Amino acid sequence: MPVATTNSPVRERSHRAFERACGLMPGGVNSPARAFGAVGGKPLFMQSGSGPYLIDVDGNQYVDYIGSWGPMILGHAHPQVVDAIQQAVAKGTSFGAPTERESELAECICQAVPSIQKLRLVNSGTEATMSAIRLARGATGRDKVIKFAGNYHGHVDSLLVAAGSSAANLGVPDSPGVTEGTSRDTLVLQYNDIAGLESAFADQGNQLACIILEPVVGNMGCVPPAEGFLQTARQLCTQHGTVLIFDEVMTGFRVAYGGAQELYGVTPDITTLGKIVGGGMPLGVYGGAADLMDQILPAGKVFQAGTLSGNPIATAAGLATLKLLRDEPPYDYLETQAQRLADGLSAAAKDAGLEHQLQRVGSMMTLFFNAEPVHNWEQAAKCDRELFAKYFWGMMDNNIYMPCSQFEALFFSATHTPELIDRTVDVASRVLRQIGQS
Ligand code: HOZ
Repeated sequence: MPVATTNSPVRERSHRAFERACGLMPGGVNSPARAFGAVGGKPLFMQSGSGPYLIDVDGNQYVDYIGSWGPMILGHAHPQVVDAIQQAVAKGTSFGAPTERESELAECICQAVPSIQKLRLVNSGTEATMSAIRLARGATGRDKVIKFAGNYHGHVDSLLVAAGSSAANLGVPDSPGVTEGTSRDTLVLQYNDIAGLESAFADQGNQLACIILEPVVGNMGCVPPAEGFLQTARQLCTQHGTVLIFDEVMTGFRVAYGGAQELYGVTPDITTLGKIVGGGMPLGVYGGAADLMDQILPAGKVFQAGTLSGNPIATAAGLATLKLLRDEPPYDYLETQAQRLADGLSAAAKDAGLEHQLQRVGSMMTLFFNAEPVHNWEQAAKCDRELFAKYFWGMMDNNIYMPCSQFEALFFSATHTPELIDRTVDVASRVLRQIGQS
């Protein structure tokens, strides 16, 4: 695996911090995607973020294209979000009792995503998808779940089968500790395979509790839905009494204010949200039609609970973020800059003579080092990961912080100026040309 070149920024303090962390946390990190396992080398330790920048503990400034893996659509430390958090924190950090702000945030979410009439606030995307699956099973009285290879829905046991994101990178699509029993009821299909989906329903339609999918996949790199794929899923679910779950943890408030369901005009039964909805604080959501959600305890019988659910600091950050996105929508700006970045990266890879695909939906995108377009996991798995690792470290050595895996989408924020985008493209052109010549 390539490592930093002699021109690279000094990373001594990060390296020491990593050594220390390795003695204290598995792999030195609290979430595997951060460990740089897919690109080799050691992760950077961060001390602060501001707008489009991250500053590491050695004082190096990076243009950030991870955005905390999606949440930071307004950039780091947005003054209004910081202010909302500061005001909330001064009044207490957790009550374990209802607050009015929870309803304010819930109203804001329901207005943005009309398929959500009622919702539950939880603490992470994983909790949201786990609870959504339980609700679907409870409501239908059925066990089986369809998921798609390369889609990642957090570390939920029954969904940790052929998963994307770091589960794909580390070569552990089926984690030890996930029992056969837990995953027995999970059917894994190829993403965008309409015929495969129809055939699964023809065989087992009356046993299927739900389909869960990323309406735009971010966790095998950015893979948009094929024409008719989401519509077919919707139609089959309606026909067979199966619950359709859109995991919009990445796409919610990202590809449009109303998420991918607004963009593609397909309405799920349950939506899961995370990342942006918490404004950078731990917050997840699952929600849908009122009668379905009313099956959750104490209105109904399906159990789900949490001491920190609806936490006052997280709801303050989320609410401030959603209000800014609603009142001053950045989506046109993001689209223009995303096109600029995508065109630039694509041209840079072409000029360097490298086989590639640039796939994008709004401000999430991936430069795949692959000869063919990537519609599913089988095709994603053919990407040249060594080439990706060289590209990643080339960018890092020039202070551009890209996702550390071929199987993660790049995100940027409303604070990334056209000049920064152009600088990124210039760096990519140099780095890719050098790779092409080597
Ligand atoms: N689930 C995130 C990537 N798809 C990674 C989270 C993290 O490592 O911070």
